[in-house]
Amino acid sequence: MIDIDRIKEDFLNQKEGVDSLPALNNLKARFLGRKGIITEQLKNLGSLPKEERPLWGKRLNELKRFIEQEIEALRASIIKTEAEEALRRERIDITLPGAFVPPGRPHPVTQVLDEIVEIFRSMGFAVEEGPEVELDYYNFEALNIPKDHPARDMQDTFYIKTDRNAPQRSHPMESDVVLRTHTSPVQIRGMMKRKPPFRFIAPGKVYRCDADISHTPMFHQVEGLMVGEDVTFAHLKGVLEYFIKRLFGEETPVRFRPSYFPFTEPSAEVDIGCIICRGSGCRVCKETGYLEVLGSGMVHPRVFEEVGYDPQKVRGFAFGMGVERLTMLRYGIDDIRLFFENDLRFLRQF
Ligand code: 2NM
Repeated sequence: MIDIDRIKEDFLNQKEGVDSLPALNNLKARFLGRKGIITEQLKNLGSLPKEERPLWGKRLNELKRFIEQEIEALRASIIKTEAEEALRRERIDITLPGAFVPPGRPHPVTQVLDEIVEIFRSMGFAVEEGPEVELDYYNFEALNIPKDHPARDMQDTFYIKTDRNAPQRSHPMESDVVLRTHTSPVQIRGMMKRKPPFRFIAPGKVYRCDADISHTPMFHQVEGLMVGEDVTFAHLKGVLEYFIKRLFGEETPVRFRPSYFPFTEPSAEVDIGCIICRGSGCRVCKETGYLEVLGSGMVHPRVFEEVGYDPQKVRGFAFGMGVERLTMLRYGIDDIRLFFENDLRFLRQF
């Protein structure tokens, strides 16, 4: 004889106080575990007379399934209750003050770049952009930079390996894809899609393969171009002098000094009175009293021919400047690497 009803009643009584998962697991162990009441009774079936075993076996198994169902139902209800309580506890206190998020600001190089762009926009220059991965043709060839020019040396230019270069070309210098070394290719593309008169600037990143502490493999340039039937060197001087005085101050001395570029003739470099020593001579200006800030010149007739203009009919001036260098001069910074370290103690000063 097994008292099925008694076991069931015991179970229902013990179930009453169970309200946590550990207590539930204890209850389960007491009835269904390896030494649990149901398990023991199933083991004892063997000691019953043979003809009674199927009946008691059936009734015991029914009770086992009942207990299993009860326990799993109770488990679901405990889990649900605990989750609801956790949600109640975790309600957000919207009266707490918010966490302080320090405001960011543009990088000093970006700030100066934006200023440069704004000055030229105020003089009617449009802004043009172009690819940083360029064809040798736009970066060098169309600018009248000959094949044996030192600027094309692997020391200075990042040449790109491409699939179409690989089979037939043996030397990387013969690659016809480069990272642009200046933004002049943007000027070439800009001229090819326009008809004079026009004026625009080309700001952006450029890449050079120099390896010393005063050079970085990427830096920023702004180049500009103004083309028309009657554009003269006087326009070049007027525009660039106005630009310098807006960027460095009305009182800044400006000097134009003859120079050479393959893509301009004549060419001039523009100097400003040394910001550090105010012209009396120091280490920064190498005792000259002046600092070079940009290159410029009248666009070479061969460049005009290359973009399909008649050099007898149009002329123009062009110029180029390095934004990191101008930012260093503006703020008296003596190491270009500071711009690329992202040290907030440095950046927060701008
Ligand atoms: C410079 C200096 C002088 C220049 C020339 C051209 C173009 F495409 F019109 F020929 N773009 N930029 C130029 C001229 C750039 O940078 C120091």
